[in-house]
This record gives sequence, structure tokens and C-alpha cells, in this order.
Amino acid sequence: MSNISPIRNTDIEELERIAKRIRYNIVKMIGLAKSGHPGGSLSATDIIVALYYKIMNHDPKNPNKKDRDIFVLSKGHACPALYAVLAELGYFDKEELWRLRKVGALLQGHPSISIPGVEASTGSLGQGFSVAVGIALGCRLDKLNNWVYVLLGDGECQEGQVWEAAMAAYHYKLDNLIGFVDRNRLQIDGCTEDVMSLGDLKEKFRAFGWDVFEIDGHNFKEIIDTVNRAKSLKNGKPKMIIANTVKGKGVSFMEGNVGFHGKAPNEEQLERALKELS
Ligand SMILES: Cc1ncc(C[n+]2csc(CCOP(=O)(O)OP(=O)(O)O)c2C)c(N)n1
Repeated sequence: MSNISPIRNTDIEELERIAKRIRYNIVKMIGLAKSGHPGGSLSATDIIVALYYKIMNHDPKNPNKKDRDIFVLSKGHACPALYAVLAELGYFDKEELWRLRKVGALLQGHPSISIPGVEASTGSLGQGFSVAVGIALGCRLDKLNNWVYVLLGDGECQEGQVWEAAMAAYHYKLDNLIGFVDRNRLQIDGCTEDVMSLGDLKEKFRAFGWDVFEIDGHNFKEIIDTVNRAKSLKNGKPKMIIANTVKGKGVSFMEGNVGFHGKAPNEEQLERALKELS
């Protein structure tokens, strides 16, 4: 099991530099593809960067090593963030990013296990969470000493399957499972609270038997400290971290703009966005 060393300021600055580069690559790849989901990729970036650069025990040179920690991107449409991180870490050639969504290319619009480093094929909202619960149960049965992480969207939490999975994780006492909800408060067509109100997500997960934390999902120290706290609670309960985020984070005209849920920037917007992220 990986132990996280105490965070120093330099580490945070380095993570912020990496996240900016990842955001640049997200916007560039979606701009070149002329399709994709920038909003939810940019809101999830810091969580995914913290996991892969600071928290998880994994090895790009040996992606299948048995004791690795496992990450499942349940909100699969945010895969540009995962692809950019996996490419940067060397799971596959970075040039693949610029062929996103092209016919026959490695990187398609939703994650597939045919891609090195991707642990679950996801995209149908709700299913990835169930897969992560199954993986965590499997790891437990195999007596592995690892952690399973899963990232959900808040709109995704409107899926009934999410709550079946939450119930199962509690039932099987999966304290090796740590989830994040990317609480950006927007979904495909508006505010989550207008479309189908989620109410108090913390209390909902708590009522399902989970240990629950709430953080700023763009604050690396909070992300890392909270995962440390979650890991220290070996009490048979799965853990959920509600991460308050901003959809489109990092690009001024995409922030809080539901129009960029699933729309690529045009050429002029791409240029502006890349300038902001340089
Ligand atoms: C089962 C299912 N229904 C509908 C969709 C289409 N869809 C893709 S993303 C999305 C909105 C998801 O909102 P949220 O989980 O909040 O994602 P985020 O805002 O973080 O991008 C929808 C409805 C889907 N992928 N799967």
C-alpha cells in the first residue's frame, strides 16, 4: 500500500504546474477533435492529477502489477483529463492525444480497457461506480493490500445504479474504496438542482453507511490530506469525498458555462483558451 508523505509547498506548486499543462492538453485535444467534453474534464483535472502524481501506487512501465491502486473514471465522458494524465506519465505515446476521436485511433470519446492504463470501460453513467465496487470486492477477496478510487459526476448521482452500488459497497464493508463526487453543480443541460435536485449529497451517502468528507476539489492540499484521513479509517466503511469544483475550471469563458459541457471550442476560442493556459 502506498504511503503518502507529508505535503510540502513545493509539491503543491509542482502539482499546480502539472495540472495547468494537463488542462492545456485537454483543451487542445478536444479543439483538434472538434468534439468532446471540456467542462467536466477541466473540473475533474486536479483530482485526477493528485491521484496519479501523488496518491496512487502505480507504475506506467508495469501497468498490470498486481498490487497497484486502481482508478475508475465513472464519469467516462471526462476521459480527456485521464488521457492527458496517462500520456504525460508514459502509459502511451503523447501524440495519440492529437488523434482523439478519430476513426481507428487509440483514444475514443469514452475510456476503454484497450487503452494502456485504463482500468474500466465507462461512459454509461452509473456503471463505472458499480464496476469499481466489484473491483474493490475482488481485491478484498484476493487479499490485496491496495486502494480502489472512483470518480463520479454529480449529475451521474441521479442514476439509480449509483445508489445500488453505494448500498453494495457498505454491505461488503469495502473500506478499500474511496470515491469522489465532482460536485460542479452542472450537468448536460443545466444546474443539477434544477434538473433533478441532489439535495445534501453528504447526508445521502452517510445514510447509505459511507464515511463522507467535503473538500474544495481544486485545492491539492485538501485533496491529499482528505485521502490520507480516509485511508486511516479502517472501520469497514467505504469513503466518499464530495469535491466542490467549477465546471470548465481554468478557462475563463468555460467556467460555470453549461454550454461547454459537451462542445468543443471553435478556432478562435481554442486560441484564447490555450493562451490562458500557457
Ligand atoms: C446512462 C447515461 N445517460 C446519459 C448519458 C449522457 N450524458 C453524458 S454526460 C451527461 C451529464 C453528466 O453530468 P455530470 O455527471 O454532472 O457530469 P459533469 O458535469 O461532471 O461533466 C449525460 C446526461 C450517459 N453518458 N449515460
